[in-house]
Amino acid sequence: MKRIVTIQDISCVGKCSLTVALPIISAMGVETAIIPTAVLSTHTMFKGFTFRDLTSDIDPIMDHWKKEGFKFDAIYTGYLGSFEQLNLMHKLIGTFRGKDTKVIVDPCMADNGKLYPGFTEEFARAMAGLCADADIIVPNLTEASYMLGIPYVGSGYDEAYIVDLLKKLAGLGAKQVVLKGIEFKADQKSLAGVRGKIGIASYNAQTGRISWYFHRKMKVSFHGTGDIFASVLTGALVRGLSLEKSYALAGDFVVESIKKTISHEDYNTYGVDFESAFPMLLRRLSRETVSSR
Ligand code: PXL
Repeated sequence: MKRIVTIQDISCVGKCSLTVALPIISAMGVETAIIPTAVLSTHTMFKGFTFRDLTSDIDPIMDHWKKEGFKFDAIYTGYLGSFEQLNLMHKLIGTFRGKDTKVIVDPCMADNGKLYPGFTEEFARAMAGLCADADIIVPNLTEASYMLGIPYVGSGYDEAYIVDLLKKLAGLGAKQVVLKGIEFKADQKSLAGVRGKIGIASYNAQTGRISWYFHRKMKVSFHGTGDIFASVLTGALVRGLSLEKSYALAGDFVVESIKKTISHEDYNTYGVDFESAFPMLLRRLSRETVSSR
């Protein structure tokens, strides 16, 4: 059985970070080891959340795992709360990366042009440093702009702008870049038919290949969908899907989860009903793992 480790917080209520990564990656048939970086009563979009930092547990956990000789098929880092945790992630990747380990860094810290509470521009630049250790990074447009130290452009950009952004992000050192949340307002010659959709662009720094995947844009957005996206992408990659198939599945699963959520009249606004979308995920995964054999 394949095994990954994911390092992010536990928000006890909120359906993000570890409370989505664990169920999703496990359901995809991959053993999911975790290092919780902090325990919060809820994610940070609720008022009055509690916060217990677990940074001091990370080194002892790594020491024990080193003695046990654990290796991982993937290392996936998500929401990290301090410079010290970023440094510990460099160490963890250096220690547990095997020849075939995929390192996925989700520089989870911002959206819609704004940093999440508690994050700074200096932290964003340090997160850019962690991207150098990654095989694959999965920023949204806001995180990309903060990591590159350039102004956030929320709309009105064209294909050339995105291609330039992909190349600049690859310059941070990751082998592949998966950029999320792309919406073209005007029709693009080479990307006809994407108006009104939202999508993903990827760039392979080794081959120079650029790929796109657009899917339906839902009218409402929810917290935790970025974490769901990165979790499905990690699970699918480890199960042997190509990067392109992995992020298409991840994007489609997020859409399906939002559809399930808004089908309930009294839905929660803090996170999506990804649980009801599992049948679609597992059907597609089983079809695509058979076809990629
Ligand atoms: O979904 C990202 C995330 C993860 N962890 C915590 C958060 C957020 C987003 O707000 O607050 C604690």
